[in-house]
Amino acid sequence: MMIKEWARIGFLDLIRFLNLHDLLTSVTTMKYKEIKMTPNKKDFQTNKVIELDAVVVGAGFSGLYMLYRLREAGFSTRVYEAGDGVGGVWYWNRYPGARCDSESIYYNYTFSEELLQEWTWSTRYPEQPEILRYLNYVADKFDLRRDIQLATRITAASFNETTNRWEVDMDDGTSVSAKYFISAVGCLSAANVPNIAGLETFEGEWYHTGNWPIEEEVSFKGKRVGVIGTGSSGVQSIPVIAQEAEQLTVFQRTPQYSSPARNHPYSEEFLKQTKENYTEIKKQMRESLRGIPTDRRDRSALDDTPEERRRVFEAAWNKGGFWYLNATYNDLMVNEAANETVAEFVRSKIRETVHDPAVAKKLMPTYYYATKRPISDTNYYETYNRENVVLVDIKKTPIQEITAKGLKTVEAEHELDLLVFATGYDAMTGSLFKMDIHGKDGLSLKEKWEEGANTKTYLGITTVGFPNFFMITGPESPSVLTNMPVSIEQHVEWIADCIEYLRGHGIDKIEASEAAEKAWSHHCKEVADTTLYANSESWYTASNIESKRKPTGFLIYLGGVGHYRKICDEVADKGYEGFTLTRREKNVSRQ
Ligand code: NA7
Repeated sequence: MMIKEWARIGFLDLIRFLNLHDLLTSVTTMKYKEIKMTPNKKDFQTNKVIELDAVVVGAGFSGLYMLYRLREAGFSTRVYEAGDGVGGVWYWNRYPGARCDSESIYYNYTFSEELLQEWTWSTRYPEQPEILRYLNYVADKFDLRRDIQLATRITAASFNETTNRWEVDMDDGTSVSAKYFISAVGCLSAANVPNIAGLETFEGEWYHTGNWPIEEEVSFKGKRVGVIGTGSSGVQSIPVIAQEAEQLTVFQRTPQYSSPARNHPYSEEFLKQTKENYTEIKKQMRESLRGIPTDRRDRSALDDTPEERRRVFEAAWNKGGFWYLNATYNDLMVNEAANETVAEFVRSKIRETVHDPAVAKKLMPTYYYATKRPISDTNYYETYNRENVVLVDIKKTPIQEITAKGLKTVEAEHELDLLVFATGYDAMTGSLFKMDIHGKDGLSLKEKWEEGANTKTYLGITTVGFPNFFMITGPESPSVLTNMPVSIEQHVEWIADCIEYLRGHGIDKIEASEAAEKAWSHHCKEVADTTLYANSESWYTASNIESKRKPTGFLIYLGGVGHYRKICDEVADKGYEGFTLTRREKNVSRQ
């Protein structure tokens, strides 16, 4: 099935086919409940259990906007954030070279015209400090901090079936009770430090890119540095570390497809034009496939001659950033032969760039292009032409152990003063599983999803057995295969509207029905199965985490931002079709 056909899969038809529609009855509008005031700090210093309308986990892009929307609607809401500051993934990811791979003019909130006009990005691909400044600016502008409790990790949450409320426990020993429990934990926040024997004996320093020191500056000067991992974090940090370190050894398990970001400062003229056109840009982002207004050419890569194809790929390569390369043809991710054309194009660039043919060969990926997240880099392949950089293929010569002096592969011991783990994340579900979440009948989320690769959700926002629990960019939503802020805004707005609807209709409990969840998970899988992503070895399939490799699954909805938005809106327009809504007073189920 070609990508275009995905849009024709009528998910709601499927629900209707399952007779769900008929099961739903209308609800009577009841009086709004009294809006509680936001609790003040004092309440949190006593042992009294605070009653809130909503608890939000995490103060990154998702949590900040969720707080804003719920507070605007008059719901008492509190955000709990483990970090000492707001920013989420951008608070923790301070490794050298950390930057976003979406262009900054698209990597921002669009809900506030005033904010769009006020904030000015300096470069095309924003660096971590600038994104963090932006999120702090947002927190101040909308006066969000007074409802955010920093340095507090939510350890557990359980649904009380008598009160229809969530009881939420924090690592400081306090608890709160909330009608709604909303996860804004992000998809990539549980750092994966591989279990390599001997790490505790290492006498040098070591860091994970996703948990980079905040107070101290890490210096590479005069040091022998090792980097394990060549995903985005490795590829971004390697060129920067190489410039400072005495010697850099890169331990590569799988080579990556990376294209130059061609980052540059924005001109005043460009920014002026962008700000003038944000209404149209915003519309395009919201209706697009991946949340950025790049038009994917509606043409097969196989319909062009090799010369024409090369011209098309070159133009995208020169534009900078993998999004443009991905948008060159409509069948790169669904047709093996088409995919091979772009894969071979990137390999040809590696061949041209890297002087030593043996090193170039090691750097050439052979899996399907973009089935692991492709990367936008600054001088990545060029870095391997430096004399102080060595590339070790640890698939050929696996790591045996970490020693006091460095890292030992089956072939040699590499002496190191500093080791960087750029080994990624327990993605999509890892951050949720850091909390002990229990729904109805004591069911734990971990048990339900069999540790992670086998997620079952309705719309990627809710999951059966966990009433009044919402996930922003949860598994089986478009999330990481889109420009995140666009997907985040869509989820936040949908959840906020839903909660307002529940209040307006006197509904106490919302829970997806088994049939709707089954249909959605099935739909996600059937879409993924039409693509080359489905059987890839990547964190999209959770295969980077040993314990999640089985049962296999695909954790992202590939139907596209615009199409997904329509599905979610239709569900809402039909009175939350596929959900069981239970009224407050009589506790009458709509099913
Ligand atoms: P990624 O993309 O998951 O990359 C992790 C890298 O670490 C990747 O090259 C892995 O190789 C490698 N890795 C993971 N575990 C090991 C072990 N045990 N031994 C050796 N090498 C290992 O994480 P990033 O932080 O770079 O990027 C995450 C996302 O953040 C990125 O996609 C953007 O969306 C932003 P593998 O490929 O698994 O063989």
